Amino acid sequence: MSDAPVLVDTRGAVRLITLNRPAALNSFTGAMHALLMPALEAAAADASVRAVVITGAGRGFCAGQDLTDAAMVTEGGGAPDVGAVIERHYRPLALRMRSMPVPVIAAVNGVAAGAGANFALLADFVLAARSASFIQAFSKIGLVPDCGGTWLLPRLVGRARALGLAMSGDKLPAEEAERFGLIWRCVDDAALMDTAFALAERLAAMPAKALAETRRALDLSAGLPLEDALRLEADTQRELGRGHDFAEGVSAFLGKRPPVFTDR
Ligand code: T3D
Repeated sequence: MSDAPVLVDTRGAVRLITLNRPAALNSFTGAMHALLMPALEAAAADASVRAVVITGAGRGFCAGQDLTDAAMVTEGGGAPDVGAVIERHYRPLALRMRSMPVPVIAAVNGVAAGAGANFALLADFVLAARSASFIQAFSKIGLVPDCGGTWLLPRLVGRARALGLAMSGDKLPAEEAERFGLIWRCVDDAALMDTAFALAERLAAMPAKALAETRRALDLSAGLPLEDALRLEADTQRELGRGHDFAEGVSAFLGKRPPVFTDR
């Protein structure tokens, strides 16, 4: 196996991206970011890719920012510009994850901490192994949740639980994360990747453009009054209604045959 910090594999219509620094629990370095964004961009640009699965090598999913990475160490030993690291890496990463033209599944195989937890939570589906856990580790090092954490957490679990998780920095086991509604599903460790691929293949056969527009509408709706959300629904349906996939979906239904969706 390659020792590149990000591995990319293609299985039919599913693109598999593996964070690959297992000795440091796949924590993010500049070198890893330099491969991760292009891997997501390439999946987004490739029309043959209809779903993405992201996982981690070894016993962890991702422990967030590598706290020993060069970006965190200044030459004179002064304070690093943490904001610059966020602007350079985590903001574009979060926006990319949330605007992928195909569904993204995080297969969380072990601990997901700090930006690693929120990177996973940006996915459309978060499947976690029963032994996995989620830690908003930021408060323990004097930071606030980043990589979209302040936006995601209250939307996913409500203010009380969001604040509790973010302020305490406590480890949330996968089963509890499922009960909280933080993630889609917790599965037995041995079943994680098969479950992720089965879901990815199912999603790959669905209308990708409608799925991406569903994500966009839900994300936007949180900040909209009902009237504007209804307008957004109408505008989105108008556009989708002109597309191939809508015609194909209706025709396949009426013809009692499986649809073949192609819009992206
Ligand atoms: O620039 C910026 O900082 C802005 C961006 C911030 C985004 C962030 O993500 S801030 C949050 C950063 N992450 C953390 O604070 C988490 C730190 N890690 C931990 O708290 C623990 O490692 C875990 C709870 C995640 C797992 O604990 P455990 O006991 O299962 O494993 P471990 O022994 O702590 O870690 C295993 C190895 O991975 C260990 O290395 P060693 O001793 O075997 O050589 C450990 O140092 C390394 N490792 C784990 N997390 C990080 C890391 N190395 C560098 N950076 C890490 N974040």
